[in-house]
Amino acid sequence: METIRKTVTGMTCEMCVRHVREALEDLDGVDRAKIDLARKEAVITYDASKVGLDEMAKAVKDAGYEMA
Ligand SMILES: [Cu+2]
Repeated sequence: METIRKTVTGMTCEMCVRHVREALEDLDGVDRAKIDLARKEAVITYDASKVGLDEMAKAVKDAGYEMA
């Protein structure tokens, strides 16, 4: 497992936090996504052999947010 810290923009409330967390955790290979609204940050624990950054960024984008 690896852990990365990424900036997520577009979140304004706890519902946004939930949407982003679920979008990430629904991906095969993502073990856990901790989202911090105030810091606009996602801390993601994942299996790099199963899922990549591009896929995670796309999932967040599809949910309506941006992960840089
Ligand atoms: Cu919201």
